[in-house]
Amino acid sequence: MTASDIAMDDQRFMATAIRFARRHKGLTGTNPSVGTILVRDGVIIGRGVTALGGRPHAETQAIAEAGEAARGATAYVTLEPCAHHGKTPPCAEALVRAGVARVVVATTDPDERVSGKGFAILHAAGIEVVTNVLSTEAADDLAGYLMRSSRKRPEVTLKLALSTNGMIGLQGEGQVAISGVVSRAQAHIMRAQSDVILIGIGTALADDPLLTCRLPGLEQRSPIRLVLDDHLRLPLTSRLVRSAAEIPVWIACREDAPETRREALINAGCRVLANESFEGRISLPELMDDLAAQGIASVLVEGGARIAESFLDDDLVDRLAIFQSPNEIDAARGIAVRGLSTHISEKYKKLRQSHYGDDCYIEYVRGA
Ligand code: AOF
Ligand code: ZN
Repeated sequence: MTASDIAMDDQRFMATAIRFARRHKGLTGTNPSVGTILVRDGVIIGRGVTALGGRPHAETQAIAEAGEAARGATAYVTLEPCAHHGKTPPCAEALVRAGVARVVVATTDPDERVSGKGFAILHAAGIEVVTNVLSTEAADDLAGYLMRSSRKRPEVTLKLALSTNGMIGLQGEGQVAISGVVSRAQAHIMRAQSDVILIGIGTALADDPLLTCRLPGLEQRSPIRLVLDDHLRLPLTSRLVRSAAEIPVWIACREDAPETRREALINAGCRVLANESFEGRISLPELMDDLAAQGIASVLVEGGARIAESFLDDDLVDRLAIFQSPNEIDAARGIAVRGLSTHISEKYKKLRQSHYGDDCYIEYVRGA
């Protein structure tokens, strides 16, 4: 095989490992969902993805599946194999013991227990190590984990359903269906892959939403539901509070929110996060730091317009997921996100574009 054939194979198998890792995205707790593929003579002999909840790690599973055949094989791993003795022994050592000849890795691990040390173990054992294969693609899926580990902040995705003329709703109408049924299914998948889904109290009062993932088979994958509620106005009778025993509800409020409300919501099973207010409202940067410190790597911001504006103005949006419907909303009564197109053109670049039913889906990431 020529060097370019090997490079092409490396990319192809790494793409498979990345796809495999997506199976448990959002379902591995504070651990990232990593994918591992073991290949010998061009044939996949073992596959692994970080287990639900985070352990065992991906490599262990792939090695177990391959058995003796792992000897002399190439391992494709989306994140640098770990080097630390945690609840499981180091994956780098497991790869050495399994006798793999080559390890191809997409991204390095910023976790200080691992960073560089995983590679060192492999090198010391005489294993050929290739790094940075499809690193951008792998880092896109690992963005929440990488952001939390290196910047101590969760990755924030702002999801918006826009009418063709850029409106997100109608004044005084509560919930209006803007995007179609296929987009809504996709939005539920996004919920399933997020650690936290966040809305403002305005949306909570107007829509009384449940904010769960309601796709058949994915009902158990609902994230923590977080309401920004300065003065703790969320009613005990709301669908959110009534379901707090089954699926966590967290409420962020100002430090001076009424104590009686705080007690009532805690007694109803909610978790209350008090926050030093900034100019009379919850400080979002502080809240994001707080969430990262509690292991939250990804936040999906779902509504409404004021919340979206605050996150954009505070420069906290890492990813914009826009479902654009062909339907028009009366602009005189419509609700728009102020400054959205300016923010997009100044700070974001288009990462992907596709269609869900009749809607157009556009995803932007930082970095115009
Ligand atoms: C891997 N393979 O599949 C994953 C890794 O708490 P522990 O002991 O499970 O370790 C968590 C750390 O392990 C996490 O911060 C990250 O550095 C790494 N995750 N490593 O070799 C995997 N999920
Ligand atoms: Zn590991």
